[in-house]
Amino acid sequence: MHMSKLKLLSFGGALALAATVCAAPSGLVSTSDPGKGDWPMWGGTPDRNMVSNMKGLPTTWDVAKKTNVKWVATLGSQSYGNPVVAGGQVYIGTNNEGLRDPKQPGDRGVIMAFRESDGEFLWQITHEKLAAGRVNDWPFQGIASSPLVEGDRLYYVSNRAELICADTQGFRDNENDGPVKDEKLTAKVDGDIVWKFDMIEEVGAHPHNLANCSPVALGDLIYLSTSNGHDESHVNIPSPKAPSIIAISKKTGKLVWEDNSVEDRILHGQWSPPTVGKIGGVDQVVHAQGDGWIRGYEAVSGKKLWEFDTNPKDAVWPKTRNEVISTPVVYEDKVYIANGQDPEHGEGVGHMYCIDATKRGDITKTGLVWHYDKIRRSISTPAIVGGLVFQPDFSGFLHCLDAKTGQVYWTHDMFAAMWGSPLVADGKLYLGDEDGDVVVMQAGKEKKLIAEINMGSSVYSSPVPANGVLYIMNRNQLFALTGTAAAPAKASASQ
Ligand SMILES: [Ca+2]
Ligand SMILES: [Ca+2]
Repeated sequence: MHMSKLKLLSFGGALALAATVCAAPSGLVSTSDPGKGDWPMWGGTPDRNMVSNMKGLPTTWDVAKKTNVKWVATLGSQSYGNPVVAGGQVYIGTNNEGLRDPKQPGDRGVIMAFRESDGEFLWQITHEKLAAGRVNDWPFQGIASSPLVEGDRLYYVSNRAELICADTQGFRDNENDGPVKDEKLTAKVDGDIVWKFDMIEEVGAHPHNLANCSPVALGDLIYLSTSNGHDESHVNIPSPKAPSIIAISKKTGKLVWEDNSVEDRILHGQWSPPTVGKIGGVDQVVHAQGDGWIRGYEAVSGKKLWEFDTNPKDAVWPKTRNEVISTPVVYEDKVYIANGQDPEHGEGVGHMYCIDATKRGDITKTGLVWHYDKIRRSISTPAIVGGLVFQPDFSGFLHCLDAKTGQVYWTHDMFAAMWGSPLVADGKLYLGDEDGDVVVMQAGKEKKLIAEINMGSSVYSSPVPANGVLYIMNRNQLFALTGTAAAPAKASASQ
């Protein structure tokens, strides 16, 4: 299968993972996810560092023989929204080729909810495609946003560039939550929208190919990339005044702040989702934007604190100058980011940086901790743990670097493009590739391959741990994998 047919869009969501440590005693390990429970957003936690202390995840399974497979859910034909798990349910973005409801036919973006315990399908919300077509809403890409779940609400970005706030119980609670109460479909298998914020109407966004953002929140505010970008000419920017990043109030569903530092310098599109972390004692939102710069904002006020150019000054778009599709990761007052390009652009030179985000202003020089240039273009998000950075690239190499110095400890050739990102859990790294292979590696300074397992079709997503179960998605199926040998597979979700 060729990427040119796919036009990529998986970005933000598709990529991210984390790392772990192994070699270090557990007391020294800095871990984002305590490993005890849910995985309620892209990256697991607002710092987007896909590292977990979860024990007992499987290191071997067989999807054909159903070994260590707890359940399998059937999705659409392409699925770029990574799974999230919260409150006993699993949510995923996909397309409508699975056609669970004949009353909602044709190409649509779809969010599905499944029961965590057995994979039973609970409800879905489908979104018709935008009339503008591929320029704003590429065919058959579905929803590429990973929802953010808090309590009984989930937030995601539809293929129509709307931030949707929905009820986790859908209409199964026999209640239509509002203000949005005009849903046409209100059966138990239908989702219940609470409110929506249309980024095209409200802030003039012109999403290039697909709005894909995976929301992140701090307090009352939800942070979003607008995906504003070029039109089909790849020269013209129809909405140069539209913001790159916006903050929306959960309580009111209204815009609180916005920033458009990029103006008319967008190289292509904007698909990297924002990250939240406390850096130097300040709550920051960090966002990689369409001009190839990454910027930090004071989270509550939206005041811009710093900006950093991820390209050498002599780089030339699109040959050597890159955009940023990966998600930034915040780790110990630093920001880690790799740049790259739309998979449709193929392979090329890449750059990875560690940035001191306690600095202010243009920190391209003053905030540079290290620059690693032995990487190819990447759309994957690093996992950082125990002083090690695990960063895949789109040419198929996984790089293990020293988090403080950028020194390379080892690389591993996956022999296939990587769209997704690594998860590190309990000292082991999980990472999938376009050939559908998932590797399990020791997450340490010494390279050690523990297992390589094929998932039957391309893995564009990132492995997710929740409540002792490992979730891995291929193009059209979600697998819940357990470490308890011989757990009988259930097929309930595939009906
Ligand atoms: Ca409801
Ligand atoms: Ca409603």
